[in-house]
Amino acid sequence: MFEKLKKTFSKFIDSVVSAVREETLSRREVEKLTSELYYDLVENDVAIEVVDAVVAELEKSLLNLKVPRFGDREGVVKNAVYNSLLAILNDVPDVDFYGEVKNALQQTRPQVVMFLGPNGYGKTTTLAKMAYQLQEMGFRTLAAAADTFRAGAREQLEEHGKRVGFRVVSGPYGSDPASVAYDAVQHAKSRGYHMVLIDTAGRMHTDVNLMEELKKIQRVVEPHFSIFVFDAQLGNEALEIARHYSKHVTIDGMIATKVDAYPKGGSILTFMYILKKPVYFLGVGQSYGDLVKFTKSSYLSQLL
Ligand SMILES: Nc1nc2c(ncn2[C@@H]2O[C@H](COP(=O)(O)OP(=O)(O)OP(=O)(O)O)[C@@H](O)[C@H]2O)c(=O)[nH]1
Ligand SMILES: [Mg+2]
Repeated sequence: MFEKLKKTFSKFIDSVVSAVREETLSRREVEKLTSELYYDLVENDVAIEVVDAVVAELEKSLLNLKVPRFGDREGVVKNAVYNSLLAILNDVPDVDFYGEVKNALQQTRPQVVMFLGPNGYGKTTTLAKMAYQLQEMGFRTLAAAADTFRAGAREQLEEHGKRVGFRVVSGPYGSDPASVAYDAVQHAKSRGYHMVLIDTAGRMHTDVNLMEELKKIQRVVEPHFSIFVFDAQLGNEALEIARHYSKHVTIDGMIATKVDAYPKGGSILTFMYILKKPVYFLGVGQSYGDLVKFTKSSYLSQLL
């Protein structure tokens, strides 16, 4: 995963190591090194304002860096880069999603999770993966087919339900998605379900009705977690859409999908830095098990 961004950083670290002939680097040397990095980052979906932040942090760190003449020179530089990246993500928390759910279930049952995002980004698939994992953990899970708009959306969710073994509460096409979500939560309460996962419609984000619809669901069922699902491959295009969503609806955290087919790797850094929301999981394939826990340190370790 993330081979391209990994290559970018590896090239950068190599050039820093070979540039440090004395103990430290001059400002001019540092700027030369980071200007090469700049374009490589942009090419790998790191948005300009994020690149600016990364470069500023790296320059600060490299100017103060003391690289020993002998020993693990590369390790010293790598460590400095790692800490710089971690520093720019300082105000983005790591959230142990299932851990939080487990804790919250001791107070409130069911826990309600809403999936939102444009069409085709992977909401329904991700919901099914999460349902699979929750049921494996022993949590009875109910899904709400609150995409009452797109033909086939309900059947698609029901098909996942059959395969994974979760029930789906649905309403007729064209009916109010908020009332489907509400019914699902009521049903879960009366039947002792642990979890309700709400699937929603994804149309063009500029669709005013869609934003109203999502807002209404959030008002009516007050989800404990509203998760923005984004296709990592779409880079800055997805970012603009996410910004639009975040102006209109609540986003508690994010899941990046299709990471298995995404060697660039930079959009995840971009999303975290700009939206300041945790990434809970990465979608790394088409099977139900292909939803892996995300932490900043595991991501950065993969890049460096
Ligand atoms: N390779 C890969 N494909 C994925 C992943 N997640 C989702 N997909 C695929 O992406 C396509 C769209 O996924 P859906 O779950 O239907 O997307 P959606 O957001 O629900 O789309 P709408 O219901 O139209 O709004 C499907 O073909 C999925 O199999 C992933 O992590 N990796
Ligand atoms: Mg869907």
